[in-house]
Amino acid sequence: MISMILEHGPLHTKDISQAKADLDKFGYCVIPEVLNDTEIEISKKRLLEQAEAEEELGLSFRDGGTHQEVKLKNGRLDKSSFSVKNGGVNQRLWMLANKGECFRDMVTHSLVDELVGHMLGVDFILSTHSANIAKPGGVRMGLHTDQWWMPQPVRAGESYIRPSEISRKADVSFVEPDMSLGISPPVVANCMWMLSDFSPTNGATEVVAGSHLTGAHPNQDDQSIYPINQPEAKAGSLMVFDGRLWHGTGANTGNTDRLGVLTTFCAPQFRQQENQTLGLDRDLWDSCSEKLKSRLGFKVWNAYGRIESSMDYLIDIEPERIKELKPSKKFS
Ligand SMILES: O=C(O)CCC(=O)C(=O)O
Repeated sequence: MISMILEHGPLHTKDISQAKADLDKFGYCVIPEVLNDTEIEISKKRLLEQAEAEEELGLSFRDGGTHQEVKLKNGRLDKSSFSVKNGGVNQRLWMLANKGECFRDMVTHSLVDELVGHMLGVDFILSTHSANIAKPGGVRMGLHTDQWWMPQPVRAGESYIRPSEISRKADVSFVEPDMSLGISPPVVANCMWMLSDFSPTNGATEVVAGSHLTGAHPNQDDQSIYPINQPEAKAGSLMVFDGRLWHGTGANTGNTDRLGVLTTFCAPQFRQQENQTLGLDRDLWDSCSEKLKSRLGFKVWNAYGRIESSMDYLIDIEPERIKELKPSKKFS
């Protein structure tokens, strides 16, 4: 398995065919100058305003603190653990489709069509649209994949983990898969939009080149054994990566914020991480293009995601619900 892992990743490229080849070989590609200076400024301003307002209103989610203690309440993660008060550092913002046109434009960007489409096919949907502001003092997130829940290939008739019982513990249980069984394909693809320069000092995303082909999850106990790269790139660059790639936020040992927006897609037969269809701000509906609605999950895929007829192409945000009915003629 380790033989699939490569010491170094790809060079930056603006050549789409090269970017696709990089995705196949390394599991990621980096494209410079995707956003121009105005687009960077607009997106950065929108992100920072939103982040400040969410903090002010007590809505902010913080992780990555050195001494952050994640507590349980009634057996579930306690939301209050993810606060500055509790030692959280990196600020996460979710459901960005609701938080600015600049973020909605990322969902339908032509490079997303090309590169995510290269991995998932034409009909992929938005899983999560979030930002991660990696702040000074934030620690490494730790390597993981974005499709830890994907059932692994099994030998006919042998035992398997029941799909609904796969948990994040899979990260540890699949360290050495049986490669003779083959591996699962990518069903998730991620886009990291860099709104500031990314460097190993400010917490650039850690990646392990070639790890998408190992069929494995990274060992959680000791990750120092892996050749971790942290692709450096200027603000405006886009890193696209395979859902199977081992990756995670780097430690920010510098003194500036690292601003990243993660637009995560999945194949349409899988569940979205954020419930985009229920969560979309209803006031935005009329301004959403058909392409955006489809990406948000309003498009029916092979009869899945429908409300009534499988013949419907797009479901409506306020669909007609056929309730219990009675015929007008009484049954005797
Ligand atoms: O912030 C990053 O660089 C990566 C974040 C990430 O891997 C995640 O949120 O799952």
